[in-house]
Amino acid sequence: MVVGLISIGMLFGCSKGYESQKTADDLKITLSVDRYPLVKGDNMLSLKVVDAVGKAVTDAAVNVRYFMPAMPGMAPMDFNTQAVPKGDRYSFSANVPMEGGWKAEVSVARQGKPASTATFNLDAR
Ligand SMILES: [Cu+2]
Repeated sequence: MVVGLISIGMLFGCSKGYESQKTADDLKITLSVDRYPLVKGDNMLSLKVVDAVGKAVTDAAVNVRYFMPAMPGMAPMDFNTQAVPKGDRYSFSANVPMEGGWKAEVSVARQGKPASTATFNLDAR
């Protein structure tokens, strides 16, 4: 029974989604992805932004810079994309050309306010 449960856990563990939350100024930004670690190629990710009272912020301009920190013998990999509003979230796709550790810098710009930024660590395999 215990062995059975463990193997089911490992089975789902392989294709489990991932969610991470960061605070940026008065905002909470949650990044989610269905399939994690990221894969080489296209990955669909989404972001949820809530304000101090827990209300979803749906009218901001959300930019994502995803990059691999400098590595010896590797050309810099640095990409920018605009996340698209979708319901109470923002979605974007990240085309990851290399396995390893990536960072996603999410910048949320609301009307009349300076942009709020949070950085997420992501793993690609
Ligand atoms: Cu690299």
